[in-house]
Amino acid sequence: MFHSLSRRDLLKAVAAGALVSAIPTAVSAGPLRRVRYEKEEDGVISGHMTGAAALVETLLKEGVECVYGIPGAQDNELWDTMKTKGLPYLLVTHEFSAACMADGYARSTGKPGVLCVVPGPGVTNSLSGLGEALLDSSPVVAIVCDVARGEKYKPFQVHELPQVGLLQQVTKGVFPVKCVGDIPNAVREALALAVSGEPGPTAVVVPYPLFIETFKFHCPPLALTGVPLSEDAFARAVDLLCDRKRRVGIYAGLGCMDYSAPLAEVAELLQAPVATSVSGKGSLPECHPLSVGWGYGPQGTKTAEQVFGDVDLVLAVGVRYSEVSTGFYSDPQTPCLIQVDANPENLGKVMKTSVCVHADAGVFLSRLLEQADCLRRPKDCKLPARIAGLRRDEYKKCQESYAKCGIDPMLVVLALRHCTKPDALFFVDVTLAEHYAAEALTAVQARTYFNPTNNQAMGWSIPAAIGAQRVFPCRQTVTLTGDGCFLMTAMEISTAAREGLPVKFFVLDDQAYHYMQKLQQSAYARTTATLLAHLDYAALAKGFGVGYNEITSEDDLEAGIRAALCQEGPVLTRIAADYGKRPVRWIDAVRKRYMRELNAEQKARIVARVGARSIHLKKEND
Ligand SMILES: Cc1ncc(C[n+]2csc(CCOP(=O)(O)OP(=O)(O)O)c2C)c(N)n1
Ligand SMILES: [Mg+2]
Repeated sequence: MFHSLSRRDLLKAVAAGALVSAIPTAVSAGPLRRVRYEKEEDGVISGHMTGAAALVETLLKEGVECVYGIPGAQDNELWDTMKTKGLPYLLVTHEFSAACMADGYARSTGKPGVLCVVPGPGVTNSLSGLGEALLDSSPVVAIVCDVARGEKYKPFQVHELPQVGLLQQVTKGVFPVKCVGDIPNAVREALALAVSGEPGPTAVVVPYPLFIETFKFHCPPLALTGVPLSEDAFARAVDLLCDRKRRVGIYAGLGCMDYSAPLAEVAELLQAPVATSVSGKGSLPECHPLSVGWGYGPQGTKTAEQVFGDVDLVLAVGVRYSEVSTGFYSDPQTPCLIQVDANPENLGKVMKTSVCVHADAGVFLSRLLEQADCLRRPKDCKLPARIAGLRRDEYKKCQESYAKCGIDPMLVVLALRHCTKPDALFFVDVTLAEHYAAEALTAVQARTYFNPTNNQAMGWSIPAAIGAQRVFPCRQTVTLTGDGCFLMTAMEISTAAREGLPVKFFVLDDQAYHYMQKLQQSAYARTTATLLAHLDYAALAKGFGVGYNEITSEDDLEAGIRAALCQEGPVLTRIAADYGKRPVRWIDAVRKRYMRELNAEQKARIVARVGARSIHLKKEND
């Protein structure tokens, strides 16, 4: 079941078959979010120009709306050309942020996000953000300037790191450019690969002397192919789904994000409850009567766990069963599982699967709808009522406060939802509260809930939110971060201030890595390296030039949030957080599953250690 191929290998294997071809194939299907030109010649890069000009023209013709990054000596030519040609850009404070911003743009729009960085530190700084995009299947394209190579190579150049080799580790594919004439196609292939099949990051690496070389270009747009649907497997899936003796549950992932309507129709036809992965939250609006929220094991919502207890066939669409979403692989194995994914390398990797269908989620769902007569089941009036009842009970439990001095982060999650518009964009960071948010922050619209799920790169939410706000200036955009995450990327708030991007930054201030404390306490009966500095957030906000707001009591929570949301421009809000002793379903599920995998000796060691330490009178925390 578990295989040792790296994620990059998996994505690369698929990319080889599913990408760019000169001739469009009739059987191909699936979304190709490429710019549609009215006339084919509108997409041609044509004329005598520099490499920098050709690169910028290509980005413009491919519909790129913003380039995030920092210029350097090697690519000033490129930045100057962006300005001349009117390609919007956003200067950031750190290349990790540039990658996260491109990712935030990509997740909120569904289109590839673009960053531009210098070689050496620009590349290495961007790696964590690209890694997040790789593990979270987000289409990001890095335009990377390289030192001089080939004939122009000189020894001991500044920033002379192996850019291509570094980028290969965290992308689906790297396109190194050797001649100036190849620039447009390299950029187009990188953009196409980023969105083809299972999306992911790519990079184009251009040695800087090529930016000032001139060439007579004539480069038409690439023809793209989609993901083919495996007909045999589809027919077997339909057979299983038509069998009314099996009660179906749908597990929807990120692959369904642009198919809310067909997903809802299929669920209604099958009278099936719908659970999602963390990244799939909102693919079926969580206010839909058949939505049971996140997960369907002990880690996710209680509603999903209970309702899926009665399911004997799971239809998993555009989802991988990754570690975080499943709470360390805690989703129960159902007797029958159909898994559908655009990446065949994802199929049957974690769960025992009855039928694996290699297909784009949207194509699969619309093909299912063609079989409506056979799939349609009698209306089950009890199911929506049962879901509604369970969700109500769960909501009530979430409303109870566990805080002793300060605010329970679960209440923050509920209040944020309550005070924001349905299309508000939420960027939730790697705080323990991310598990509360996955459970209780209902995503009522697709592409509104974002979390760095599988690389868990702390600090991601602040730049990712700024990246999205740049292209959605009028939508409420909110971050929920812990104070530890805040410390990693807070400097980027200066970018929001400089550009007047009105992101509302909410920080859960508990002066600790509470997430680590929660994990450490049960296994070690003490905490180590988890206490953070006491910060003067008001002074920080003043320094950044953004609004400031502080919420210290649960009674003031909603009023405080509304006050921040009403204020124009970016606002930093400190929330005095106290997690108290609220159980975290995700943590409990992971712990239980993890313990099950330990041998007797390993278990005994933990028990003995915790036992011995708990009788110490002196606490040895941090
Ligand atoms: C870059 C990075 N470093 C370390 C970790 C491990 N880690 C995960 S959560 C966490 C603490 C988060 O603390 P904070 O932001 O204060 O959130 P809290 O749980 O206290 O709400 C750490 C250190 C990580 N995921 N990413
Ligand atoms: Mg904290």
